[in-house]
Amino acid sequence: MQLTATNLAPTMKGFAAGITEERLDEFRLRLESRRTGFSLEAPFYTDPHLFNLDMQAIFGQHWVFACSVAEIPEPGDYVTLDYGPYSIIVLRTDDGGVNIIHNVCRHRGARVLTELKGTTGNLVCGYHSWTYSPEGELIHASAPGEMSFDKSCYSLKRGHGTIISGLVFLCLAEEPPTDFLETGKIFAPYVGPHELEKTKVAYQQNIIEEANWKLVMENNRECYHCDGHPELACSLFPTWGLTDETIPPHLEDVWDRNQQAQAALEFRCRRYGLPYEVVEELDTRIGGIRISRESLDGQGESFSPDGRRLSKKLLGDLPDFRLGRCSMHLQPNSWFHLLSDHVVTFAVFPISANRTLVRTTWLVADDAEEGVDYDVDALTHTWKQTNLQDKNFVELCQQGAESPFYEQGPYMKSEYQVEAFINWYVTRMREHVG
Ligand code: 3BY
Ligand code: FES
Repeated sequence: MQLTATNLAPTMKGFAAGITEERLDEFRLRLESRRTGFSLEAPFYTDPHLFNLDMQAIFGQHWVFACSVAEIPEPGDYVTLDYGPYSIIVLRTDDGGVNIIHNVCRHRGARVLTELKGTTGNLVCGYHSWTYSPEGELIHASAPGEMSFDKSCYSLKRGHGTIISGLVFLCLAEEPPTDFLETGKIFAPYVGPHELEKTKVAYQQNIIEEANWKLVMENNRECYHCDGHPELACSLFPTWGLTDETIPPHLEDVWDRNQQAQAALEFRCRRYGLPYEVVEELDTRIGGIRISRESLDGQGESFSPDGRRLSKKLLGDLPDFRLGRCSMHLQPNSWFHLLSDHVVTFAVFPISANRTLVRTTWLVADDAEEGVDYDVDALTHTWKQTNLQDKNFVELCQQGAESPFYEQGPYMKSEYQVEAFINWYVTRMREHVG
């Protein structure tokens, strides 16, 4: 199918208008001739038109991680998310569900809600006070001497939302892909026991990385660079991504220690009835997901220098602090670390071809008391440092991609998840442009 302004959904027309047929043909060719096992060609990281296409094909069509219920615990609580050309209200409803509403007033298009988060009853546009229900229906639009008009034609536009095990996802497509439900069934048994409904936000960090969103995701999908994360290396065994076959001689001792800790973790999980198997469906039809349980070094409890717990309260009904980390990766924009004492969620929101917001949120048990049960600085130290180091890495890559001397480079074996992420992306982009 030709992607033109006339056959795109009405909401997409203006947005697509910047991409000429010639450019689309060029993108089609680049996608068709993508060199397997290599990084993408530079325009995928630098070109504003390709960024627009990413926003249509990926962020406009697929399920995207929005936030956790801890960020919107009560009816009327909301967060606003701005990414690419979109502005979205994620609003908790009275029945515990979530409404996904385009934050674009039906009068003259102003942003309706302007705060990053808050609590609201009706949604009132600040410009001329058009007032919408939490479902987005226009309920009030009066002006002196104005004729009445059919308000039902001017509801705020809606997207789709779902909450799975306390994680909120949204989809802006008219017909959302149903395979995500399968993905949800896969991760629910892993996430469920942490009972995110009974957590609270201990801290949230928003950082802008001067890099394309795919470089941010690629960086997360490998630990080949993890020597660059000294704080994280205290808790992760420095054997991440290696196997019996690939372990170098100088790491054999650590490998043995790691194997023992991993066997003990498996034993504990099986005893407590927690799912243990690695899930790896990285670029198949069902969503793109990876889950693994990994033992942590030292005390094996948390992301602290000695592996000890960072919050004294266990999450949910978890029976033991020594549960290592359950690490979950979802395409296209999220990853999670689920521990016995806290959870860290990461959401990636593209801003432009070379700017990306990375939102990291630390959740602890809702009855954990700051200063008594946990210390925010200690809780957040490892991932704050790691995020800054990652920001630096991806920004260096972005700078490289902008050089005329950039050439696609080969992914190593330990970077197979990067290749899988790129395959997932390329497959969906090809489907979109036909
Ligand atoms: O998320 C992780 O587990 C690690 C940290 C840095 C890259 N990534 C695979
Ligand atoms: Fe929202 Fe006028 S633009 S009320």
